[in-house]
Amino acid sequence: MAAPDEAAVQRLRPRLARAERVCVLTGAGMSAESGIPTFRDAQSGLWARYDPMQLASEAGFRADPGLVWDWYQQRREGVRRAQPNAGHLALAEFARRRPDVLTLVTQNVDDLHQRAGLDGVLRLHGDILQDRWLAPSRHANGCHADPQQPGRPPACTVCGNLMRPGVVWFGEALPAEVLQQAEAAARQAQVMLVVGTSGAVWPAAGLAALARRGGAHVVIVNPQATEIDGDADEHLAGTAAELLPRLLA
Ligand code: BV8
Repeated sequence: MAAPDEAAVQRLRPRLARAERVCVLTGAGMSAESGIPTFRDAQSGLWARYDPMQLASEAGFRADPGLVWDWYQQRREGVRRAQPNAGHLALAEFARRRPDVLTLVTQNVDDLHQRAGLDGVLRLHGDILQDRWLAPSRHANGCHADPQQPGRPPACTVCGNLMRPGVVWFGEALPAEVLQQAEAAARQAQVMLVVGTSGAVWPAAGLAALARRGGAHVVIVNPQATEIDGDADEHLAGTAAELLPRLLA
């Protein structure tokens, strides 16, 4: 007998093929097969070694700018070394074949969906490869960074303002326009795939329930149980790189 997932895959394929509006929410598990550690994977997860609230928050950054800056520098190097995996490529190919059907919403701060060729990605938590000033610049011609020094973020030579990663930290609001677009896509979806997320971080985790209430068929793609399994119609126990090519081909 085909593996339970194979039967589910065969049942889902026609539903995806005839859907006019598909919303996909991705999390760190989407990039795991590209070699980027997930946040909550006990063995290799980044949080296993650090206190997330200490590092991915403004208070944590102000308390120890060097530690947080180095953590992001280390992660950026990992992102630059990583390549999109078969799951990223399957999503991009699906969007190429069926323009205007897919809305891709990601919690990830890497650029692998974009490097796989997907445009219009809704990035709920920002971009780890971008920087911005911690505080608004207070002098006329803007802040100017001093030359990069290891172990500390660039600082403005005039006012001491610090450079920070262009991501959304815990306790910070998500970009309102992006979140509204993501919520609208979830509400209007006929099928929603929730790929590689533990469903632990809000408000992103609420998108699955929003889609379900809007009438979408919600499918979780994840080798493990998640905190939002109760918001889904079914759970395919498998990884992004193995299941997405089979679901979307
Ligand atoms: C906010 C950027 C308010 C930084 C990140 C209710 C409503 C609103 C807020 C809250 C709420 N309850 C609690 C909150 C506060 C908080 C929150 O959610 N806390 C949690 C911890 C309880 N939320 C916030 O603070 C948000 N802000 O709401 O602000 C506000 C409003 C107005 C004005 C001011 C303030 C901001 C949250 C954003 C935080 N930033 N990232 C950085 O990256 O450094 S979150 C971070 O976690 C990443 O973005 C990551 O993507 C995200 C979620 O984790 P996952 O993606 O799910 O990753 P995880 O490791 O957990 O799971 C991986 C999964 O993959 C696992 O299930 C695993 O089984 C699976 N997997 C592994 N391998 C594979 C796989 N799946 C498929 N294939 C594989 N190969």
